[in-house]
Amino acid sequence: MIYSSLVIKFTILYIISYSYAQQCEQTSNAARFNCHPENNPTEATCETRKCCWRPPIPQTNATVPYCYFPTDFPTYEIISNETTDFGQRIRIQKLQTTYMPHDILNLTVDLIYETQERFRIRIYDTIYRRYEVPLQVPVVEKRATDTDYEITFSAKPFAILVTRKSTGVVLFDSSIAPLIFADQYMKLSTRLSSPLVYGLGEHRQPLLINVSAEWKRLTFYSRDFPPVENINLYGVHPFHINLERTPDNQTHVHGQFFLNSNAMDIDLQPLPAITYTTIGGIIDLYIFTGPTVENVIEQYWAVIGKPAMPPFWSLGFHLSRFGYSTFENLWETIKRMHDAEFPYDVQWTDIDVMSSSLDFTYDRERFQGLPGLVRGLQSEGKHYVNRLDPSISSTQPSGSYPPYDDGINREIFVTKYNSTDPLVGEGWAGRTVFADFTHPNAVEWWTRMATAFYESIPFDGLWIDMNEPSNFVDGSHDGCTANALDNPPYVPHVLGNNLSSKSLCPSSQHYLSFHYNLHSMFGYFESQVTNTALKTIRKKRPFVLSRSTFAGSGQFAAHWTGDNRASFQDMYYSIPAILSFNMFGITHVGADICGFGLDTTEELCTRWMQLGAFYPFMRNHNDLGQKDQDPASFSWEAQQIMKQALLMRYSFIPFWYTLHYEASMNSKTIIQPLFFEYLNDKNTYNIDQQFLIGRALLISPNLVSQTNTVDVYIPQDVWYEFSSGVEIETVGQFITLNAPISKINVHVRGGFIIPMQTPGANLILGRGNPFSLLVAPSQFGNASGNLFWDDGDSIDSIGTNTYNYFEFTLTTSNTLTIDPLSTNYKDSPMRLDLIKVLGVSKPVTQVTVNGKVYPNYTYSIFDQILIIHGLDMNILVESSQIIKWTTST
Ligand code: MIG
Repeated sequence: MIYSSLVIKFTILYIISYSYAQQCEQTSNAARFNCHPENNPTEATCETRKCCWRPPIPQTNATVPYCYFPTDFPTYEIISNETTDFGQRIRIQKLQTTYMPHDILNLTVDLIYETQERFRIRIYDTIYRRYEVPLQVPVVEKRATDTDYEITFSAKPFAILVTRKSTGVVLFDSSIAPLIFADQYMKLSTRLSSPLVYGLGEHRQPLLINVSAEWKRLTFYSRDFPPVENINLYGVHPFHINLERTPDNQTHVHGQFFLNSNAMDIDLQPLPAITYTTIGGIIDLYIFTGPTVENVIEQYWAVIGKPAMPPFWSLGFHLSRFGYSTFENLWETIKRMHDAEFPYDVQWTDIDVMSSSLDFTYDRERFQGLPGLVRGLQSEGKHYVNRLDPSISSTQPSGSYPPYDDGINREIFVTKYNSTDPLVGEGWAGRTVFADFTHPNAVEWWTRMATAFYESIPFDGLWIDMNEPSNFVDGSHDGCTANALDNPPYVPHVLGNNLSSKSLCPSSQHYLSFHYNLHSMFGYFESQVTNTALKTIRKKRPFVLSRSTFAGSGQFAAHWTGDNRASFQDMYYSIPAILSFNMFGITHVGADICGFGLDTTEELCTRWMQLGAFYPFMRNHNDLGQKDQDPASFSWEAQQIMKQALLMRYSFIPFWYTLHYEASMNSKTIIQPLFFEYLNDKNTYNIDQQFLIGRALLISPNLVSQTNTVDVYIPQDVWYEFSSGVEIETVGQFITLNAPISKINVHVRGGFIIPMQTPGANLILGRGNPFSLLVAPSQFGNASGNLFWDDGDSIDSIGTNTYNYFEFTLTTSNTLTIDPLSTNYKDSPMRLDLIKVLGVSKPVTQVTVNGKVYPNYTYSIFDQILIIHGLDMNILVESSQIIKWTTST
């Protein structure tokens, strides 16, 4: 009896270990999918999950998982499949539970053919409704036809395969690892088309994520922490683009957006493959087939929303710091900026100006003169931005602090789990409660509070800080609960290893759902509410700057990259960050120029002011206790260089403003990496120390201390050096350029016409100044450009059709046409004074303007530049105007 059962046991063991071995055979380390992503896996914990445990073969330094899924790990199979109006609805089932609690065995998979280039996969619980991300995404009921993608699936185990019809390239393949769908643990893996990936923010990382040899884990959960590598940061953007090689050696791209707001890890591995591991919501995934980057961005923004058109003044130079400390010090800074004649538009104040760090207050003793100062700045055309915290002091004497009293009455604070009591945490103002911006009463409450403050200080924009949300204690003053929201079975690799680390208890409650689900959208909702409040209060185009962002935040807010430090390394990292945020649809973005933490140096700050002059959002901001770094605080020489950079920025403002119009109307990024425009040129894939403004200006900053040259890549094209106007000879190569401290290298791309304007002391004072055109012909001699112009401040000049829009075209027959396509905004003169044409290789013998001979021009055979000056041409007219030149043959 005993003997025979032992034999049976051994036989069973033998069979199990035999099949175990087979199911654990993997062709390569790269094909292993991590079954134990928690820290410190052991053979024992791995085996309880019925996963395979083996050291990597061959041994490697890469973080190859020891514990990985066997090929027969239990997963779903199809039980029914019906064709619907939107595409297909598939029911899938799993027969046995696996290692995570509350496995959901019956799922529905909707395959939605949304447009010809956009495909959506939704996997959700067939029986119970789960939390879904409260974004207003398009609802598609009718299946698109003639799609660029083709979908097939396997029934057992269930897997989806998406290919690009035109090339056969695989865009999505979920067969590589088991789908897991438990209540607080969902895992989906798919093959990447190549190891070259961009996006996946907010993280401090180079632009290109290359996983051809490396394994990479990125964690998503909004977090207040000075940007460092390999941690979750302020915002959440689970969007990436992936390069593909076509059979005929062209490069295409597609995009993927994982619409999920729960804490998550995204793992990348050299197979190449990507794995989404989230702890809530549903699996909701978009694929955008491009095939160019520009196409993918447009397809993505059609889902999340396009960036807002910013007010014109916000394109100017912003000056800020934490720690002006006294009114006198603030005033002196403004005065020295004024006396040194720096172009500058916006003055900011930080928390030190508030009374006891309370929102909607200012210190009436230390900053008594602030309201007068703000009005004074505004009377000169400048603007003022004020800072807010989302946490509200709960300890002021009852009846003395309306933000709290009124908020309690309206019940707009985040509450504790299963309670109507607000959760109490800690902020700058001491004990605080947290505004719930998902609450329907939040807009009215926030607007009322801001209005009251506006009556004492008429701010022009609002800066919403700390909205990850940041809490000085973990969870709350009373800790968190013992429930599964506060203690999920799997915690993504968030900083602090705990979801309540320096934030709220996940179990706390917002109007829309638990904080567990909405945490990373806190800043999104605050941006939306603040944007609405500003429109009501100022009746003008809003300007909001938000530290925390989520997909779609660009509709409401600008962004800065948070608490960087004064180092050359931080200056470099600002470029990939700003380029990535452009992909994420938050085009009005910048980093704290000269560095927030640490004392800057004159060299660094000079370089950074030059680079920052080409950030979409240009703000110099500094931490408490650091030495002054406003441009006027430096030596005379440094000031001259910074002023040159500012003048260069200000002269390009018509171009910038038109780019914002293109972003908000036509889904174009404002600044972009070289590979967007040179997709077939492999040399561009890893370039993130240079970038393009629009499609036409190439910026190559010097990011290395104590050097006078910079190594750059100049793509195969026609390029003119901006400062000299001269065409450069070496293209399609890496070259070394002179880059002394006085110079930032800027190149103009052939084929483009850039509208410019003579700078004023600030953008409002300069509005009526003369315009000019910089014409850079392509190799064929043609070029084009455009100009959008309006009052710069009305909420919807496009909808109300009160704007001007011009197109400029240079044809190969030396004919430049100015076409006024819309001229409905007439309140500000628009006079074109100068046209500079580069690359004119033959001597100009005659210039005509609208058919009449025009004498005021110069031509330099040496530089090949034609300058037509003194035009004083009114371009606010109904008909086209034509400028022509003839050259000697
Ligand atoms: O706990 O308001 O990122 O820009 O100067 C720091 C003071 C709070 C963080 C912001 C920074 C700002 C600072 N704030």
